[in-house]
Amino acid sequence: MSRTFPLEKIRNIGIIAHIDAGKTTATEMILHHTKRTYKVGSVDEGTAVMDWMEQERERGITITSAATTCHWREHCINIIDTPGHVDFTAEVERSLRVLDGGVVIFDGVAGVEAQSEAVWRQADKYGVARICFINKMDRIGADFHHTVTMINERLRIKALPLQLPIGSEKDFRGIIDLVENKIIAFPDLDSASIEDSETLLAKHRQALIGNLAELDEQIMLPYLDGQDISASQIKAAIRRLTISNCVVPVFCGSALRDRGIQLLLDAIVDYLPSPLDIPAISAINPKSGEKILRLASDDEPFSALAFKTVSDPFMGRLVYLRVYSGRVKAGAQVLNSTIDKKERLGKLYVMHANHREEIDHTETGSIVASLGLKMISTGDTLCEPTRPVLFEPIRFAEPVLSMAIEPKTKADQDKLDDTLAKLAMEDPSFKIYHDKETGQTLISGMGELHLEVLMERMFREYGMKVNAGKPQVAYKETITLTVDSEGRFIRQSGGKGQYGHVWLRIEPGERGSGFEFRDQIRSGAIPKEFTPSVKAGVKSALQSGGLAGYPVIDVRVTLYDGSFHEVDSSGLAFKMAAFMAMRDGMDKAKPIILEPIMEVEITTPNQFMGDIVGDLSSRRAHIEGIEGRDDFSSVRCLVPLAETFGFAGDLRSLSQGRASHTMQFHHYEELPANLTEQITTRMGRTR
Ligand SMILES: Nc1nc2c(ncn2[C@@H]2O[C@H](COP(=O)(O)OP(=O)(O)OP(=O)(O)O)[C@@H](O)[C@H]2O)c(=O)[nH]1
Ligand SMILES: [Mg+2]
Repeated sequence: MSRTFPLEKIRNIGIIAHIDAGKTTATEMILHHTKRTYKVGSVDEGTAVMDWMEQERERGITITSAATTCHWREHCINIIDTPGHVDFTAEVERSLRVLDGGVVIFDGVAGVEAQSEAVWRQADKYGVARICFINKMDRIGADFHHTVTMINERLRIKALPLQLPIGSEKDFRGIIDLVENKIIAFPDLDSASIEDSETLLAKHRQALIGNLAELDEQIMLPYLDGQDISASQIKAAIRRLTISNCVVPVFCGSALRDRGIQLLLDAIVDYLPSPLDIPAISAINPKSGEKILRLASDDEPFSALAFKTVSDPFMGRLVYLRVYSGRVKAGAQVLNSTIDKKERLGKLYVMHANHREEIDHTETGSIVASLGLKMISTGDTLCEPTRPVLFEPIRFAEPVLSMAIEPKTKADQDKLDDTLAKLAMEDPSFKIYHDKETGQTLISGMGELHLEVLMERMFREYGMKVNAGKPQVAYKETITLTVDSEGRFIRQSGGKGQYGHVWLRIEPGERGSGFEFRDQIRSGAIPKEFTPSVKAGVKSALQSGGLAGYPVIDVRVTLYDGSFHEVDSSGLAFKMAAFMAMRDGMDKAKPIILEPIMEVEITTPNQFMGDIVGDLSSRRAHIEGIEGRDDFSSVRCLVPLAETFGFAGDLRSLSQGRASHTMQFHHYEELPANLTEQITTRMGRTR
């Protein structure tokens, strides 16, 4: 079967940036130029196609990542428009995990903002190649060169401007294209400016070629020979350097005013990788643990990663897949190798935000959605049942903020549990805990907006009204020592007995590693069929730590010994034994409480800086750096989340409302001893 688009003509890209940089506006303009939409959708009027959710249109922000597909210069571009608000970072994480390239958008006035840096680091983690688009060149204060400097300094990458703006703000009247060696004039560009631009073009093009000659051998030789270097040679060199993450090409324009978007589409095709340009994806054989590579080819066995699931109260679950190798038909039987269960792929669709276009099969390199898979969760691998592979799961940040909720009417408790379970299935950064002592339901997420949006969804989509308490810090517990711990659950007096016996090694994991479980039973001390029960017992013990009942994270547990009884052993007995071994072991492993530390960036007119820094020091803040620019300065610091409540209001009054700030989760850190004591006294041993 021949492909609709050869693999080298596919681009899987994400649009990533700080909130409000113009990602959705740029995507809407792309959809317009690729004739996917007839009328340009607008974020400001609540008509953006990509921001389809009711709450996105009302709030004017993107909440959930939306996928679409469009065509440009005979290429097929799959685009995911991601949210910029820090509370929805899981949406960026899952998108970057499956994408090959990224378009990073900057507000030309604000330059590189905090969340742009955060998404940049996320893209670094997955090695995603990027191009930059400096947007909003029409806004007052837009400064192309300053933003380029910030890209170099803050993102620590060699920024390669391939365009220069002609004028800025209301005089933004054209673009100098250094590669194609031409000037793109918007209406009103006068002849004097054209002449000046030509001089600039000649100078900067020469500098660009000189720059490339230093970085790329295929340019260096002809350059040293004094030969002319063609636009296609330049493009090929930039493509190589971009894909290997040595440089990042920089473009400019204004998405709102439709300036520079077609050139951006050209750049996506010219410089971002196709699935053939990225390294073969590595996996393991789930049975033997041996490493396997899956090449991007239709001739390889089918493999795909589920990166997003969406529950619809009427339709069921829609699962988004990135196909890494092979091809598959709708309705085919596939293996979910993460849970070792076979399932049928239901219908297959190409997605356009919330609209679906049914297809009968899908092939390597595609991003598609499937309806009908029931057991799958985000991060699971699907593959050809006879050729199993397992991909690395997607790791998501732990939620930092908690809130107690209860249904408005007591009779609705079951419905609440059901609704929460559905929402948590979709959103890996949303967790639910039931406090057995108080009978309370606690929800936790990445921030106040995240929880607010979810509560609104409970009401709008599932008709569920809830009362909510005040947001609180979601503390975590972890251990600091390695211990070996024995758990025995043995009842053998009369009737059918119970026999579960395990030895577990419990070790502190790296910060951010979550929970890792290893089975190292070699000699058949415990039959393999009981391993999942042991793991379930371990997980259940991790739900509440011994110090103050908070969830336990960053722990590695190895099952290495134990014993069983031919008749009396059962899954339940092993689950209990593991649970007991964990409880006991964690108490001995010197547990500590961890608190979320936020990275806060404040921009303020210089005269308020002293007072703001004073306020920060009363909040246990650690100042990382202060940068000045004309009348404004910005401070970057790390502040415990517990100390940030009320900060927005204080900042307003300290700066007469003129300072602004952004805040995002940075890491978990041990809570100081005096505060740990306060919490453990208050909470007691709640478990
Ligand atoms: N002046 C100007 N405004 C723009 C431009 N592009 C976008 N905007 C405006 O900036 C605001 C934010 O635009 P969005 O496209 O929603 O930004 P976003 O990056 O998708 O934001 P999130 O998805 O919430 O992170 C809207 O009011 C847009 O109209 C531009 O080129 N110039
Ligand atoms: Mg958006």
